[in-house]
Amino acid sequence: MSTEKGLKLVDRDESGVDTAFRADVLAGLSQSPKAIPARWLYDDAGSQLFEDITQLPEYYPTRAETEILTDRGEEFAGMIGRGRAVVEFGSGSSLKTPLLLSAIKPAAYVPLDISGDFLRASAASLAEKFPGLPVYPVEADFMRTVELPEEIAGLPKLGFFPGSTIGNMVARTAVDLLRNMRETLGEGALLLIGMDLIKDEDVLVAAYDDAAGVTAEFNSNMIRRINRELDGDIPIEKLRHEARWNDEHARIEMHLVTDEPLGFSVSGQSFELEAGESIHTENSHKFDRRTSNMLLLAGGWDPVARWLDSKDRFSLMLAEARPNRCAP
Ligand code: AVJ
Repeated sequence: MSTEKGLKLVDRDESGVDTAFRADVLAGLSQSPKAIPARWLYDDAGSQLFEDITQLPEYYPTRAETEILTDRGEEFAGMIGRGRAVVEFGSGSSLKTPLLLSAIKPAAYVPLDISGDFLRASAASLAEKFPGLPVYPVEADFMRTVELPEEIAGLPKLGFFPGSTIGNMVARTAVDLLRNMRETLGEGALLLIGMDLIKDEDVLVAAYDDAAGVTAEFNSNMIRRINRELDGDIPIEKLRHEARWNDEHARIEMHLVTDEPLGFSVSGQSFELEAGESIHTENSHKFDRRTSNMLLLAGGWDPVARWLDSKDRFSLMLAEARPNRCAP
């Protein structure tokens, strides 16, 4: 069962290969168009590169969301109330969590993460910053329903999902996650969720194709990881980073594009890319007021408040898990 304690969350074969990684890569390279799930971008090197991205002048989302958390704390606190258990989906949004916790004075903090190392590190630093706040880290895959610690069973919950990470998912997956969050947190729970906004295409593309090339490095780290862990020989230098705005789907897409035909192998299987073909490595959906409301509603959450940064680039939405009612 996914909720069991002490479960090994990464399955490896005899030679130490992450079997889920290999299955995703082989399936993704076998389909057309080629695509590999973005979650595999975040190994240690990838997570460090993402940290670097958040410092780039072009990458506004982290600064915009931090501004909202810094400036609107009193408004959150008023609507959320004290004494909730904050359940964070993914731990280690290093700066944002303390801002939220200082604003709302919670009764407990429960970070959920699939990586035990991240979890322990961020739980320890949080506990140090907030002496007296009970911290109950849970090692779990939050895409599924999670069994929360008994200690917080009687407390009202606030889910926290910053960073517009929800935007990495296609609608179907995002709705599954939101429904599972509702199941995990229970009726009466609140959810505070970051959602990046649709804006000028040039601003969006620059945020995902920075002048210093850090995002390009982040993207090609996927290939480096495949070559290293799955015995691949993909010629990294022939694949160029591209950030594309897909207007139909309201999302930035990251691709690795080749200008010439390529042949390579991964885990003993051969693949080909035609000139101009790409490997699609990430989606980052952007929202407006209506689409963010619609997504939350589809996931079983009723929007109750919405805050934007001073330049209207990013939104933080507060939603509530209300009981189902009759509707016309
Ligand atoms: C961490 C998923 C929110 O989509 O903006 C940043 C990841 N990818 N630059 C995003 C990312 C390229 C980021 N999220």
